[in-house]
Amino acid sequence: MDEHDLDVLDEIQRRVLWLATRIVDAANHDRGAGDGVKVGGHQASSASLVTAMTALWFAHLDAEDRVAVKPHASPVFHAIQYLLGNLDRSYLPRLRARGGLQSYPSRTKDPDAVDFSTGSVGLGAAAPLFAAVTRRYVDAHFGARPHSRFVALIGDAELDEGNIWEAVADPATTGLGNVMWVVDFNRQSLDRVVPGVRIDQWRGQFEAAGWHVVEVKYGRRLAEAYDRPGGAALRDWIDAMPNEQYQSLFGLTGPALRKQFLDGAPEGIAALIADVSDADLGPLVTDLGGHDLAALLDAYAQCDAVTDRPSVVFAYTVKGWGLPIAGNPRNHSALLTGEQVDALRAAQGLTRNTEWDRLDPASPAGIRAGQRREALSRAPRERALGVAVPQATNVRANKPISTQEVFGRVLVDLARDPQVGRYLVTTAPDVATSTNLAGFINKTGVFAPTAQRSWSEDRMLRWTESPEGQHIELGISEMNLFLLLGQLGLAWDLSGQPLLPVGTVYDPFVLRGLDAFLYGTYSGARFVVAGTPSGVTLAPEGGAHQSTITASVGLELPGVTFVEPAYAASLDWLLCDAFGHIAGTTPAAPTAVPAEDGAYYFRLSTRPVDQAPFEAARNRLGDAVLRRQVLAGAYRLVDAHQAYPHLADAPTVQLAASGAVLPEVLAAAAELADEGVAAHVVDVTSLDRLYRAWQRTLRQGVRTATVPSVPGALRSAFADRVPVVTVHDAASHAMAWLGSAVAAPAVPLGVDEFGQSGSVHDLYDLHDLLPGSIVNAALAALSLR
Ligand SMILES: Cc1ncc(C[n+]2csc(CCOP(=O)(O)OP(=O)(O)O)c2C)c(N)n1
Ligand SMILES: [Mg+2]
Repeated sequence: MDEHDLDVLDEIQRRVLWLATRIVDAANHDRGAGDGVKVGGHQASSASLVTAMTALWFAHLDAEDRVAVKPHASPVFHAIQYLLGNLDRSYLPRLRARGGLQSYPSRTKDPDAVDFSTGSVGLGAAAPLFAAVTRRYVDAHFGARPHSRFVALIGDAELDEGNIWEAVADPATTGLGNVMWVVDFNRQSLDRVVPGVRIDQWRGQFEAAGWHVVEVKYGRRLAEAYDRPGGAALRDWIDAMPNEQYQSLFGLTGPALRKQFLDGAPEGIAALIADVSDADLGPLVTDLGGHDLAALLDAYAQCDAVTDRPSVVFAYTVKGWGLPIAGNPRNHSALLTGEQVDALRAAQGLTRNTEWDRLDPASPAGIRAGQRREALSRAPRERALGVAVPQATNVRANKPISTQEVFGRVLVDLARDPQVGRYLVTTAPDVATSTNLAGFINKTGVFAPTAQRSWSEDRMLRWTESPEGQHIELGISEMNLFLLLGQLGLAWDLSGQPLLPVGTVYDPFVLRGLDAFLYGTYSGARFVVAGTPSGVTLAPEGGAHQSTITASVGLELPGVTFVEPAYAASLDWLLCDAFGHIAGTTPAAPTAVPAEDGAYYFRLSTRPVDQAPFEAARNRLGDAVLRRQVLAGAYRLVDAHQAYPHLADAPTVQLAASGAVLPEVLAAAAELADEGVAAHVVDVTSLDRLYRAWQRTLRQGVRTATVPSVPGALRSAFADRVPVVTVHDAASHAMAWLGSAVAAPAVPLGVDEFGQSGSVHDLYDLHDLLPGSIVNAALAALSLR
């Protein structure tokens, strides 16, 4: 790139800086004051990345490359998209307004094409690494896609997030030469100047994990000063200076700056800068490489040249670069004053009338923008897989069987399906075998970029690692599990190949990866995750592994359909249906809630359960009706009036339960019959679908001021105004709303305390989940009428 091109890029970056700053300014000062809640936005954090991002979009990137942008640089991203002609001008004054530009880059909500959502620091940063893992898998299984580079622009304080290092350390992410992280090394976080000098530690951590590290530390001015006689000592002094001292230089000028710069300096440094004027000293000592276009482009090229491992660029930057708030330790949320914005506008040669203009298309900068728009345009991708998923694998269970085991069997069966099998990809954080993925792994093998020799023979588990394998094994990091699932679930877009991703995790540790779970689903990813085993039913395994609030988490997470079947056939139907939705080939049911277009969370158990009651319900209702009800969220496992005709006029209750506790509930229903109480048993297969159906009709009533109807799923499984007992191996709260839904008193039973080890019987006793307690709860519910 010659000097002329650099000048053009410099002109562009000045305009990017202006627009990004003004976008935040307009959000805070141009719109009505509203409700008194601050609007906010981050001018200093944005300015810090202006050079690195201008260099990327206006010189370095190709159409197939994908970039995650640090959350607080979203105004820079939108300014660039606007200058490229990819964003309508009307959005610019609408940062953080409803329907406008999102506060942080969002795949699902922003009007321009965001590759990776960011916001919860650390997650968006790691996402491109897992997108590259996904691409490596896609290339190996479906043929090489056009080359992509996966780039993350990361705040330096983001490196404090543990998930960053979990991602870097995992063997699954090694060797990815198409990954480049650019760390916006401005030495400031939200609250403070980051203490000390951390670069050596971070460099060591990246290098130990096999990464290629590049530092872009100095701009051209400083580099020239270092080349002069004695320059090495100057360099040593600046290198050794603590962050706090270096940052304090930004607010100073003249002799005060010189004094502060020399504070603690070895002898001789004063003489070295004696001939630098007061006016030149500031620009010299704060001349950092992260604002030197040529140095950055050179660093990016160095990363391209290293093709056998990921790269990280530490770009030394100034938080607030080019703005009056540059380097100020309190600048994280600082906003320029009106006068400061006016001065910046004037310095750009812009007026109030021209301030939002694009670059003049006839100017060298405008021409470059036009060329880059062309160079970066990309055809839209097809989201649907377009293969037909069977409605069931017809898994057979002649003896009691657990849902975890059924899950494994259904996957093995689907792996054999000539249409579906090749698109399945499983992953687990070191719990593949203990969550019943062994059968799938035996059938399909473990993924490795190159075939690995096996050093041991195990007839129960063939751990064959090769590029054909369809299981991606991770180290014990639930964050990595959900980050990878999120990216596998976006492979249709980021790698041009829809997949059917499946993850397994011990249910309690869903919480360990929860923010990444949310991240993936909010990004629009579609996948299946099984939390297994769950609840206290894993009994002897111990109190530390008991999950209680995960059912509520599954129910409440948008973009996630939570299911908790108890019986083999119901799980089979639900799983096949989930894959059908993910493949995009199963049309959404007419009653489906729009939100149901994301991930599927199966909460499973290792408790073997007798299948006979389900077969009885199947005989009573028929396959078609039962399947429809199972998918809708609930069906009547026992209809008291059919099972106990002599109780037709007896007091009636309904016992609603999910998952592993159903045997106790069935026993309670039988005991109640002996005591002259008719008890329907409702197996709630998806608390989530049921709740959403109920909510939808309620909201409709609220919005139209009409009497809400009762949704079909509730109507077919439950009887109106008949008292309810809910039974769940989870917090009792998750099901407690069912009483309101059927307009009757409810007694919710569940696990509301931390657990302990014991047999299933011991622990159900402890938490009032045994038939005797359920009977008493039913009598209590009747008495509350
Ligand atoms: C998980 C998470 N925790 C906290 C925050 C709040 N937060 C936003 S930015 C920030 C500091 C970021 O510093 P750095 O990454 O260095 O970015 P800079 O603004 O300096 O470019 C914090 C704590 C967040 N967004 N996400
Ligand atoms: Mg920072």
